[in-house]
Amino acid sequence: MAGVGTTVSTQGTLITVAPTGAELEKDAVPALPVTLAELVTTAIQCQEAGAAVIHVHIRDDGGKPTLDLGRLTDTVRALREATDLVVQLSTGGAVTDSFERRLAVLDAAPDACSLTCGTVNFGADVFMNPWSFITELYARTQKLGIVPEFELFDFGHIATLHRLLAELGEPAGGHVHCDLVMGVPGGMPGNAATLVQAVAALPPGATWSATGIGRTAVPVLFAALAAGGHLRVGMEDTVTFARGRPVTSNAELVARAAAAAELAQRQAMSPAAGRAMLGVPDRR
Ligand code: KMH
Ligand code: ZN
Repeated sequence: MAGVGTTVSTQGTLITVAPTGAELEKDAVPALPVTLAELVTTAIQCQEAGAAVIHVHIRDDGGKPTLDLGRLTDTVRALREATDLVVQLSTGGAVTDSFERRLAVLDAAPDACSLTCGTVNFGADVFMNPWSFITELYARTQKLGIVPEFELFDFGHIATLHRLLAELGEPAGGHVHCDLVMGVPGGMPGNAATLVQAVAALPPGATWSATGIGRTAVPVLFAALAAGGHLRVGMEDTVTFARGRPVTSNAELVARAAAAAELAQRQAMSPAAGRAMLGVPDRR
């Protein structure tokens, strides 16, 4: 791995779309993709708009978040058939999901998975990620060859990432890619000054994306591009496109990110380029 300077991307911009999440209800946000058909349609549109990675949470027939293994497996297969996107399953799930079920997500054999590097207050809830769970999940990703994306909600999570790499070694794929999740009530704030500090603390050679929750989405997007990072966008993170104007589709968030990346002279990366950067093997 090269030095800290390489955290500034000189290539294109990797755009990850997080279309659904586990928190919002379809009744409150009708544009939210919750069925498999809606998710696949969304994925196709987002790939066309410039996404290379999809961060996936799924829902049951009642629209509630689920980690049902059969559904996850079907989802991975359907997304692979319909798109070239890197399929990254969430191992965060919902705050109510057990560690056991979150570990079992890997049995659906995705290309990649999220791996949150610490516990964080999450609005009125607590998103639990103790060290014992982090290490067990990480060791399973290494064994199964599933590429983790390190989700960092706060500075302590960055310290834990350093400890994880020092004690358990490099991830599947051999490359460290992080996602700064900013603006969660309870995590680090979503602003440029915090982003610059967080990026400086990342492991040497790591690449990174950033996402801002809610109204921090736009400032974090521009700060990430200015600092040479990659982008995550999607309705998991924000459902307001502009003041008083709800998001109508995930694809419009991806299109806005791709347009901003183009202005920054770092065009949206293709899924193939994303795979190469992340160390995700081509399983198609
Ligand atoms: N739904 C949050 C509790 C992840 O996907 O890995 C956790 C989350 C992080 O969304
Ligand atoms: Zn998520």
